[in-house]
Amino acid sequence: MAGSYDEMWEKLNLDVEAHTGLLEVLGKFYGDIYMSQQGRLRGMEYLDFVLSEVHGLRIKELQDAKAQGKKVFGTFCVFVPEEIVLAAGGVQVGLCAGAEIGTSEAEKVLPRNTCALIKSFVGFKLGRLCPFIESCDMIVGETTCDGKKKAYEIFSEYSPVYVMEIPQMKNPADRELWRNEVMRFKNAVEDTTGNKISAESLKDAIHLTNERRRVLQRLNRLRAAVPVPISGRDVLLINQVSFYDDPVRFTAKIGELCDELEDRVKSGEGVAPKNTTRLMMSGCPMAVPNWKLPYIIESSGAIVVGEESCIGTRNTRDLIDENAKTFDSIIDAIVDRYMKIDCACFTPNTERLDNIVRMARDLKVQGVVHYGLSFCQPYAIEAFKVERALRSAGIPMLSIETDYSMEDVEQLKTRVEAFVEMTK
Ligand code: BJ8
Repeated sequence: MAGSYDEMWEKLNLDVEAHTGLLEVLGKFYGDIYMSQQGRLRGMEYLDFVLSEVHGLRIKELQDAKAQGKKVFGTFCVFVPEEIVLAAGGVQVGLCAGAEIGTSEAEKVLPRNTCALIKSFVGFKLGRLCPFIESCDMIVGETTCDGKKKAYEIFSEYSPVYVMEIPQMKNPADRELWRNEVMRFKNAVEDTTGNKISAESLKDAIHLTNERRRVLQRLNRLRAAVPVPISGRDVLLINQVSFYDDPVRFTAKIGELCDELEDRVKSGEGVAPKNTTRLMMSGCPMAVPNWKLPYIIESSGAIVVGEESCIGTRNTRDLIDENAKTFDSIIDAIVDRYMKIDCACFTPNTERLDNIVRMARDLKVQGVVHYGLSFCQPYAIEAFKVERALRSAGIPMLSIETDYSMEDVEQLKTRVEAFVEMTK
């Protein structure tokens, strides 16, 4: 970290000692998984810096924004329309939930057989470990899976929580429900910020988020190159950082990184030899600092070239139509874009199967690793259909279920190595 932030963390009522422990573990983990890589792009230095300052400089920026009267909104799901928050002059941050550290606290109020992501965000709150959560004026939950839905009830006893109702199907009545929810959210954001949202402010916000999506789409396209010019670990990190970095700065920096990548692709340079097994990951989101599986895959003779996940292409694949002019038609464009999200919480969810197969072909993968967090039913059950769709397309799939602990690393490595061998 660039400086000492103890005073700021104390003001945020963090448990400074436990938090210092968290940062130490994070630093060590990052060093082992990220800094050990060979042939990284120069552009990754920015990401290293952002991560090293994740609870420092970025939190200071949020505090400065708050001092100027801005409001901070925290989210756990890509369904929450950031455009509404930005249009009201607010700041939206993704709350990560990828660490095991607060689990024992979380298990005091949640059943043990709850997915690690949910336990992580509840544990962060109860353990007073996350300066992002403590900086939020509103935490936006959503009715996606049952675990999250019920956990927000508990979370709301400790933080100001607002819950958006997400439809479970995609019929006209569901779209109507979602449109009403977007409008209800708009009103709540206006009330919290004290700012009225206009057609113009929405248009600017849409352009901003679309630009970030475009640069990430460009990054993903470049990974179709053989040899692949960037590691899966690095791209996962970029996707993770996209949720909490300043959107304008982030887009500019990733644009520069893509220029560098393009040069690499032109000169036929890669991070792994041409014949390295190309794998794609699909499934549950991997929040910071959940880097376990990509690290295992990339130390088992394969390289990750795509992530079909919310911290991956599900969050960047669809743009919002920028041609709408009136306030109502702009809201419709936002509603339609978010209704395209193919989360396993929907039924039926056949678009996801098509998207996975298309992506696997575009990225020329030899196999897919389906990633499910233990106790996540939507993704575990859908994994069977994903495997069937991939099998019909001649692409093998390995289904992994795990959590944030390191106990199963060796066992997972053995399974991944056998899968990589099989895809040859
Ligand atoms: S749109 S994937 S971000 S809900 S892993 S908490 S589903 S039990 S995270 Fe998600 Fe929104 Fe869907 Fe994406 Fe529940 Fe499963 Fe846990 Fe999950």
